[in-house]
Amino acid sequence: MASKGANNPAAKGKKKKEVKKETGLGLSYKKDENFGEWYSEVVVNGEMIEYYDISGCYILRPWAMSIWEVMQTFFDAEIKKMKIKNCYFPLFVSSSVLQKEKDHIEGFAPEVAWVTKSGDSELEMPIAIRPTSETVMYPYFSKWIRGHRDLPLRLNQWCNVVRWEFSNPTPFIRSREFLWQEGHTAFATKEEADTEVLDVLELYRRIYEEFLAVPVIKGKKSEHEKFAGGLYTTTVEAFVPNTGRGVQGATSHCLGQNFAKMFEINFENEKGEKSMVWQNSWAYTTRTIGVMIMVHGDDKGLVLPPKVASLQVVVIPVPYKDANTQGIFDACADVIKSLEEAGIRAEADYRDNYSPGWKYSHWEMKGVPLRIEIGPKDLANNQVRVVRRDNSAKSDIPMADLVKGVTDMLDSIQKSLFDAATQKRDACIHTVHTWEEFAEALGQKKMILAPWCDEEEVEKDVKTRTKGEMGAAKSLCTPFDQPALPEGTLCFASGKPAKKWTYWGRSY
Ligand code: 87F
Repeated sequence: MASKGANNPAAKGKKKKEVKKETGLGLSYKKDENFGEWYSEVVVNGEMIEYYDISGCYILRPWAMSIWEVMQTFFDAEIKKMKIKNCYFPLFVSSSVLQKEKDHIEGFAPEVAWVTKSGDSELEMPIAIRPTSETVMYPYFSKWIRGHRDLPLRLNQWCNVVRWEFSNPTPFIRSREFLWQEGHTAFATKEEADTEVLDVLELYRRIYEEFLAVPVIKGKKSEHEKFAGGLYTTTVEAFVPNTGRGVQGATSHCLGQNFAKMFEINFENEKGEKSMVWQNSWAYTTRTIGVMIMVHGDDKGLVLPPKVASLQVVVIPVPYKDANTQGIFDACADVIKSLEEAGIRAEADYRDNYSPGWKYSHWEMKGVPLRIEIGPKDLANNQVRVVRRDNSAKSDIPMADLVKGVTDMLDSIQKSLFDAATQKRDACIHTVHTWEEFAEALGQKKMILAPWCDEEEVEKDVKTRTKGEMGAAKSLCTPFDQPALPEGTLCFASGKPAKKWTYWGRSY
């Protein structure tokens, strides 16, 4: 039983500013005034999420799930082109297998959820629920890989994982159960593994930039921030200007031979010698959706990029007392038919128990990229009125140009969203050279590009020196795209010679 507001901060008895219009819709919080409450309200009122009575668990409603499916369709087709195959491994892990790779699991142990009972009886041995599937899958990699002809082995699975997080849960961004794809691959050579790491990272960039219209920075995690079980971690990093926080968007790891050693994943090479495989793992999660909402949403609700919106165009009949209502409804149906035939996802809202004004607010809240209104005047002029969700711009499209006009506008919305988000993100990036500049920029919620000596002790020191209410700053990534680093440039934190430019900031 989900009591409204059980763990929905937006519903707690805090004073709400009444900005509700005559329609009764609208948000109580403004994005720039109270971002946290705004986000909670938007995900619920936009019908993406329903809160659940277990803290950190959320219901993904069809409106959210359809976005996940669009990305899934794209990504699944792309990895199949790369000869990666889908599979499904069990949800449960025995404790002996989970503990097998102690070093890797050690830091994560408190987050592992266990099943200890069935009915009233205690299980003989508790069984863990997968927080990730290295230990589930690699024993079978060891069994299936014998000779060089068994390589590469490239598997992916679409599934849920559970991590019993304790820090403040946020829909999509940090939840105790989430959906993801996890890719796990094994190669004969490091070169092949290295290539795949970057090929997959490029797909993640495309998901963010081409689908979600969210700019990301590709780069490498520091030794301190990388996946401890691996050799190196690459990432696409997004940024949420309102909170001044970086977000790890997705990761692609080269695991090197650490897991191969532990799980004895060996093969006989062409020369008949025993060698160890090189492995990768990579994942993106439903967090992608949260980042998209945080970046594009506004005071009217969600703003969905057309490429991921399950409904790209909503058509609203605007009947008038004495006007030809049937004619208007027929025109709506014709518009839907033409748009659908052109592959545009469109629907009409014919409901007679809501006014057109109510429907406008409703579909704005849900972030539908384009609204078409058809009233008596439009009918008479053989045109439709089109309203963009991203900038509220209104225009008329002659019926004869409908499909071209709508297609161009959807493309333009997709591009505008990306451009606006990029501009806003770039305005938050500050380049600094000294600790004073760094501290000031951090106080202004910036994403900070700084020359760094690349020493782990110095990164730990940055964390210690920035501890506070808002959380410490850490390195986000070392961008692949490195600005010039003139001889003699010093590390912003240690004053030692700098080795690279690295992004820093608070993060999710
Ligand atoms: C929580 C509990 C137990 C993260 C955990 O990034 C284990 C883990 O291994 C854990 N949280 N991780 C790291 C996951 C690494 C890696 N797994 C495959 C990925 C991509 C997909």
